Amino acid sequence: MTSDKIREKAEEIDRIINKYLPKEEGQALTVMKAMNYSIHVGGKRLRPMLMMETYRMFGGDTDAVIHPFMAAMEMIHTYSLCHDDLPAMDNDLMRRGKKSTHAEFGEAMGILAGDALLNYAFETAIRAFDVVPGSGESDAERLAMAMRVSRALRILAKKAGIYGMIGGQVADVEAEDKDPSEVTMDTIKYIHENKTAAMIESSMMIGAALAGASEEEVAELERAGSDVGLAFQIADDILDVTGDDATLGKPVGSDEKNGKTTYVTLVGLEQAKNDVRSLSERAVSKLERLRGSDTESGRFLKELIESLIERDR
Ligand code: GRG
Repeated sequence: MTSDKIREKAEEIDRIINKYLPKEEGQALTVMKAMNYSIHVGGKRLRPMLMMETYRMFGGDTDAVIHPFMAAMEMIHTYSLCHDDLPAMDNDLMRRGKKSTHAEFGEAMGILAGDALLNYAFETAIRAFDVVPGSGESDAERLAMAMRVSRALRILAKKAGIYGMIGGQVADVEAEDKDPSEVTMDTIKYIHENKTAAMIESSMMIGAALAGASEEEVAELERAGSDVGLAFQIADDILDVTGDDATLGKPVGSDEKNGKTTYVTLVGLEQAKNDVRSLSERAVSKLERLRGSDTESGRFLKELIESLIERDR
């Protein structure tokens, strides 16, 4: 996978997301600036990328349906970073190489910008219902499209909440207060599966659901996404040990400094690297068995997942 190809896709996604960001105006101007700031400071756009390519892999071709969900996904991801950086959580002053949102706008605006991004994500995703039907579509086809949008909304809401990302964050916050020896691999896996993998799974599931994939296909993508998410988070833990501040855009070594139990502290660096590789391979072989895996998007997805093994940020 050339990094040029990934960069081009990320630029395409930035143009899409920009169309859905709030206009900076009116008396709530500051929070709108803080929302847009936190999105614009950067990010790999991995989740909307996975969503867009999975949608295309399953034959989806209606921009007005997939684009609002891609923007919504990045808004939810960005809200989680905004809140994760707050003094009550990780208290990080840097994110994506720039000042974190609360460091730039103050704590109250950091909280509100996160809240607003979460709410605006749903305001945005709901716009997928507005698709103006083509003249040839029957009522039945329009109803089928509306059903796909509501199925995607259900996935988005669940995976961002207590049965997904927020659930994982709760376990993570509580694990930090425990004696490191009490934090088991089961807990670490629960945290990773929910805090990190849930939004990666849901990105792929939503892409497929909006393109009309079957229940079984969406369930298989949930499993593939879970492997990708776990591999991605272990890679993140590895980067905290082996990465550098400038490339990552945040200080490395924070896990060790905080005495945090991570996948790497439990199994060691070499085993962690091997596990990233085998999880990525397992995810790719699941994808290979799915419809559309031999399309351009299917091939891109496989390469993207494989590239996570070598990521440096
Ligand atoms: C506050 C409800 C709530 C949740 C926070 C996502 C999260 C949960 C915390 C962020 C901290 C963290 C290390 C999460 C693990 C997932 C992860 C590696 C996020 C960073 O995602 P990237 O690398 O970030 O895709 P960019 O900046 O590229 O978008």
